[in-house]
Amino acid sequence: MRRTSFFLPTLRENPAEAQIVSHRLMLRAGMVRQASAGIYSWLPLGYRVLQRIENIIREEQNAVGCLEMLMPTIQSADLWRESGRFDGYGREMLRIKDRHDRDLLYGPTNEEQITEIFRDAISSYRDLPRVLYQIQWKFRDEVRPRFGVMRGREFLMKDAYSFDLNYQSAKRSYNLMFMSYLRTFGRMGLKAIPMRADTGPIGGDLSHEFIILAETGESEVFYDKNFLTFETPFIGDLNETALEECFSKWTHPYAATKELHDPNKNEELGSNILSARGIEVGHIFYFGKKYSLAMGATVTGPEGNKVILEMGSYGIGVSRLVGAIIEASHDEFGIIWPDTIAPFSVGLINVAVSNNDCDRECENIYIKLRDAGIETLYDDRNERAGGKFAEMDLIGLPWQIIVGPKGLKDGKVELKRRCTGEHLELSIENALTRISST
Ligand code: P5A
Repeated sequence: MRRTSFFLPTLRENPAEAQIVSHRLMLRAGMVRQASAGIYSWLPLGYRVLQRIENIIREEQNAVGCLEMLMPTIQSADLWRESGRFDGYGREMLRIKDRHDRDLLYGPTNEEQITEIFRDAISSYRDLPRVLYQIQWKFRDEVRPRFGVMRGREFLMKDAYSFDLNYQSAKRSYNLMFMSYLRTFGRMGLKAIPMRADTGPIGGDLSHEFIILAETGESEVFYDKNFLTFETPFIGDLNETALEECFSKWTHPYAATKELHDPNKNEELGSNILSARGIEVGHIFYFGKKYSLAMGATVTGPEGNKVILEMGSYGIGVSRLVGAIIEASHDEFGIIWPDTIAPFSVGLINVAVSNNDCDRECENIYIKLRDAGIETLYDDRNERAGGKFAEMDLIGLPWQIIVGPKGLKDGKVELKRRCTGEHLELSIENALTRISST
C-alpha cells in the first residue's frame, strides 16, 4: 500500500477525551473514530488489525473442530421470553420496536438464538457433540462506556456454543475450548491467565475469565508467578485425559484469583503470589441445562430416551483485544504490534522523494516485498523525514526500511526493528532476508 493512496488520518496531538494509552494511540494512529458514546467506526488501519485478530481466532476455533456460522444482530424478544432472560437482563439490553409494534432487541449475546436453531435441527445423540461459533457485533448499553473499544456499547465478539449429551462430554468441550484459548492468545503475543469467575447473567456453575496483565486493567488480580513460565499447550492430543491434565495444570487452587482481599490469606499463599491489574479478553461458561431445559432442547439418547442437552458458551472480546494488545505493547513513541497482529509487516520510508536513486530503490524494494507476500506500507509522500519517522513509530509496524541517498551510495539501507529499536545498516538483499526469516 502506498501511503499517498491510503486513508490514514493520524493526529499529532493527544485527544483530550482519551484516558488510557490504547485509546489515545488508536485515535492518534487513525485506527478508529468515535461515532457516538461507546460506538466506533473502524478505519482501514484499525480494520486490518481487527481482521488479523479475527483470523487467528478463526484458525484456532476451526483447529479444534468448531464450526463457523453467522447469526443476526437483531433478535426477537419472544426468544428471550422463552429462556426467562428478557426481563432479567436489565437495562444493558437495547430494546427495539418494529413497525408492527413487535419487541426486538439488539443481541448482547446469542445463547437463546443458537439453542432455538439447534433444538429445531438436531434430534439424535448421533449428531453430538457439536460446537458452533460466530464472530459478530453485539450491543450492550453499558452504564459507563469508556476506554475506547475496551468497554464499548457496540463491540465485536467471538461467541461459541457447545452441545453435548452428558456432563463428561460437556466438560471435555469446556476443557478443549480452555486449551484452545491459551493457544489463541499466545499467538497474539499475549500471556492470558485463566481465572475462576462469576457467571453473571449468562449463568451456570463453572466459568473462567482469561485475563491479560496491564496496568490499566479494570480489575485487580492475584496470580502465581510460576504462571508466566507456563508454555502454551500444543494441539495434538485432544483426548479427555490430556485435556483434563492441561486444565488442572492451569487451574490449580491458588493459580489466579480476583478474590484475595484478605491480607492473611495473602500471607498464607506466600511470596509466589503477585498482584496486578488485568483486562478480561475472554470468558467461558459451562451452564449445563439452563437454556436447553427452559427452551425444550432435547435429543433422543442411545437407549431411545429423551435427553436434555448439556451446553456451554465461550466468548472472546475481538474488538477489545485491539485495545488490550496495545495496552500490553507500546512505548512513548507509539504502538508496537506483535508480528502476528500488525496491519502491515513493513513500513518503507523514502527519506528523499524525487531523488532518483531513492525513488528507484524504494520501488524495487516495494515490488520485491510484494512478490514475497510481505505486506508493506510505503511512505512515498513528499514530506519531511522527521514526520515520517514519527508516524511510522506511532503506527507500530514491526519493521522499518529507511532508504536515504547517503546509505544508497554504499548500496545500504537502514533496517529498524520496532520492538527493540535495533537499527542496522544492511544491503537491500540482507535487509529483505532478515525480514523474511521472522
Ligand atoms: C460467552 C459467549 C458472554 O457473553 N455468551 C456468548 C458469553 N460472555 S461475556 O463475558 O459477557 O462476553 C465475552 C467477552 O466479550 C468481551 N466484552 C466486551 N468487549 C468490549 N466492550 C464491552 N462492553 C464488552 N463486554 C464484553 C469481553 O472480552 C468478554 O470476555
